[in-house]
Amino acid sequence: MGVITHVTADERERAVLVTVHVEGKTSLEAEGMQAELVRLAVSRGVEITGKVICRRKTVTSNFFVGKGKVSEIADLVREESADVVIFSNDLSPTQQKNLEKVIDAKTIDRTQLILDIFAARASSNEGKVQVELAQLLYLLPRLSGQGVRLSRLGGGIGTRGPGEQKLEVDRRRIRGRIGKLKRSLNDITARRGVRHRQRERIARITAALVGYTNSGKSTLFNTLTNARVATKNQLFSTLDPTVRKLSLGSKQTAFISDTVGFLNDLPHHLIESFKATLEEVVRADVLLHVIDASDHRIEEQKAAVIKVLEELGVLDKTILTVFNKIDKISDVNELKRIKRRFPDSFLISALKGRGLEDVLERLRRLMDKDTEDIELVIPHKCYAAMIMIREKGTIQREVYRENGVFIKARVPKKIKCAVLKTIKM
Ligand SMILES: Nc1nc2c(ncn2[C@@H]2O[C@H](COP(=O)(O)OP(=O)(O)OP(=O)(O)O)[C@@H](O)[C@H]2O)c(=O)[nH]1
Ligand SMILES: [Mg+2]
Repeated sequence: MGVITHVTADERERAVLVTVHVEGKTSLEAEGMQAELVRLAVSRGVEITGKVICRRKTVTSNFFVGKGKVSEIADLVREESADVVIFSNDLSPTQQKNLEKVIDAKTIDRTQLILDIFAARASSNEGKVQVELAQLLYLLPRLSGQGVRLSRLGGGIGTRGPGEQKLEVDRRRIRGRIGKLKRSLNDITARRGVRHRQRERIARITAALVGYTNSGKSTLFNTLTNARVATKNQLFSTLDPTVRKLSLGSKQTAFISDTVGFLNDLPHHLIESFKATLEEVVRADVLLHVIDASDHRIEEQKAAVIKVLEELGVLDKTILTVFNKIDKISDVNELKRIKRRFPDSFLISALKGRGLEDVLERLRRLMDKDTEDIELVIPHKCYAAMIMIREKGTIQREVYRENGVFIKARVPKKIKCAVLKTIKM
């Protein structure tokens, strides 16, 4: 396998972006779709040399768009000496092949662009395995015949294979590889499960940050925990999950995790492949849904995230809605409007550290809601019960007596049950 050459600034690929708005098919309007495609392309580091937008009622099976539009795109590609055409939509393998033939340039779709960004960002073993799986699942139906070498496309966008290598593959090998990747993901999930259970033993509550990509999750994570997760003004900065202790005051331990961000119409098998990373979200007690309040499409952002959360089956959890970047909003009425529209939400600036105390206070209250007071004597031999109370509860009184230790404490309900059981044994 050949190693991909890194693309330097002056050899950036030149791209023509094609946005096709198909009536009733996408959650965004044409301009919104184009803006998002631009951000994705910029995040991937290509140079945008042309933009085409078109609206259609239906798509054509051979080219996705009409013949006239295809020649318009081909002309633009020639004039601009573009290397690649990027569609805002998912193309079928046939449409992609036909377009490439007529346009005479590499043509990729939105999913491939997103996968490419993920491949460029993946650094941990877990991230790489997940990205490779998603790429292979995408590639499999696109292989006609055997022994397809993606390297025919040349270096750069859309050809970046997992682990910095070009993909050079045949179906049988891909299927074998997919099986192997799935097995190693199962191992990763199992290890993550063990770590989570260890944390669960000492934590009263675990929270997970979720939200649209670039909404400021990692910035909030860093501000709350003094961590140093990289934050950047680009899409999908974070791929790997990070978990840290979150201090909520005396003796109360909480954990909080930062993970990959979401996007409108995120490719389904990307979510499937990233289930190991998203385990932290699935296992959390509380979700902090971070929304960029300064974006004029907060409703769409929110809906896109809710859709992914639904797919993960986590909508029944407690979800705190946190509007971030309020320092970028100078119009007070705009903030009032948001608060009126989402009365139960928080308005914060993760960057400036504004409004965070209210969020922490709510987390504290959520922890307390689930607790009960206990007063009992714990026999000396029941050391395990004592440890449980110390780790998970807040002890108010502790008196040593002949028959054991008298304890007055506030503990989570499930700990109370466990303590009583241990004592009776
Ligand atoms: N003005 C302002 N900018 C912010 C705030 N929070 C985050 N940002 C900026 O928004 C950009 C994205 O922030 P991140 O924390 O990387 O966002 P994220 O949600 O983790 O993004 P991904 O990991 O890419 O999904 C960075 O340039 C941050 O500096 C805020 O409260 N105010
Ligand atoms: Mg991040």
